Amino acid sequence: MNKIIGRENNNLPWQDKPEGYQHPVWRYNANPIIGREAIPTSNSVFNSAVVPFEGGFAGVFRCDSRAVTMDIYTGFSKDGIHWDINPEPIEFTGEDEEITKKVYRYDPRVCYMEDRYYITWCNGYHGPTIGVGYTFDFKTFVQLENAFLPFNRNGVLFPRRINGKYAMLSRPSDNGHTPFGDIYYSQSNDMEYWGHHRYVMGTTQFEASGWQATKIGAGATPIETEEGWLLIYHGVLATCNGFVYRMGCAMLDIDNPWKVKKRTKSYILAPQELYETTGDVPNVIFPCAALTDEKTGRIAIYYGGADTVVGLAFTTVDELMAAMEDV
Ligand code: BMA
Repeated sequence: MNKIIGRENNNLPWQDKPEGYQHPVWRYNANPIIGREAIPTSNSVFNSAVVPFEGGFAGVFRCDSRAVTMDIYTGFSKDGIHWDINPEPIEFTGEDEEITKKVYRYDPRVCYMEDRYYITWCNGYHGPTIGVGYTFDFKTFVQLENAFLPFNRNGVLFPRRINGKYAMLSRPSDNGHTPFGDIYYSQSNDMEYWGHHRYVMGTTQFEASGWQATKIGAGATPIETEEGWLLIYHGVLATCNGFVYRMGCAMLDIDNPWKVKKRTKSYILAPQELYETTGDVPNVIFPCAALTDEKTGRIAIYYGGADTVVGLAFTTVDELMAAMEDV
């Protein structure tokens, strides 16, 4: 077995791969796990992130309101499947009102590191950029400086320092429905000043791997394995009916994560079920989190379906290793 390096997680949500199923990632059979009206004010709940917390799970959820405004909310669960989402959005305290002033917040990621849970999200500040905050208890939240200048999306922290520095993946973008986008790596001594930017990986040639030919973006917090950092990401193809978002994965070098060792040519999950192909934005699978169990190599992936609901899917580190090709 290819080994995950991390915590054991005995109560990871899990279902075995259905008999006869041919592909590396399979869906929870009662998806979606969170519906669009999970809180009284929500139009949709999707692109959300979860972590183990106090014997159960906590998460940060993207809930768009019925006014179609975007904000992030906490939620708690005993089993990782049934969630109670707090109907009030997260309130951050911070040193500078210029930064904590809310414009919009969406697509959160959560990353436990050292002693706290860091949250990164797409933060409105004269356009989208990467907001950064932390909490110890999912009750009070501190917001730090935005990591980058606008425009940027899909800021995903690594779960430990690399070569002594904090490390983050991000995807420089534009102010709209960005028709391009590659993944970059940046590092920081203090979670405020980010530099040492490195190109990690970009779109593919349409002829070789069409589903990731328009743009890509990091999804879940990278998973540390004996082979390197396992990154679950999304890839996008612009079609005559708009963008289609699918899921893939890559293996990044453990000490130099901007070096890609392996990557999927075929997607690992694509919109096929009704809650993925139909919704506010059809044909979107958007992974934002993965729970792992070191002992069994199991991985539970949380993803947004059609910008409307939250879905859960399962795989193992061995399944994903077998799905990737050397780069
Ligand atoms: C991206 C982001 C995501 C969304 C996706 C598909 O640009 O806005 O939140 O899931 O588009 O609409």
